[in-house]
Amino acid sequence: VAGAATFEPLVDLKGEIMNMAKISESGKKQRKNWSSVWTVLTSDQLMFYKDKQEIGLKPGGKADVLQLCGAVIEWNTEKSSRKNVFQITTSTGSEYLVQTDSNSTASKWYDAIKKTVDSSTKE
Ligand code: I3P
Repeated sequence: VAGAATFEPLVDLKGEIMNMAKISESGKKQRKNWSSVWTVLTSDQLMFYKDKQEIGLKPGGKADVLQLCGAVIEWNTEKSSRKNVFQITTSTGSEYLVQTDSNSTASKWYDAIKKTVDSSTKE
């Protein structure tokens, strides 16, 4: 139906541990500092939680929340010596490296985030 307001989330991944390093904030380079984070994907956001207990709590906590509308996600082999690294660049110019040693976990998240970027960007 034209103009229908329904939106089926394509993906909704919850609560897996990955390594994350924010390397740039609003276009300003930051010192790379990897940390272990619980990662949650919704229909238009990616959240990194330091503490599993905070998952599902209202925003305003310590989670990093990335708006995926207008973001770019790419595999990256240059900015880290680690394997399975992908970079997410948000529309506001913040850059995040995400990594896990498991190839299949990294691919699963990469694919899901890419789908979410594509679907939330064409809205
Ligand atoms: C960094 C730390 C990072 C490493 C980075 C080092 O040292 O070892 O883990 O990135 O490499 O500079 P420090 O803790 O002293 O800041 P990778 O693990 O991603 O390789 P880099 O300088 O090549 O970015």
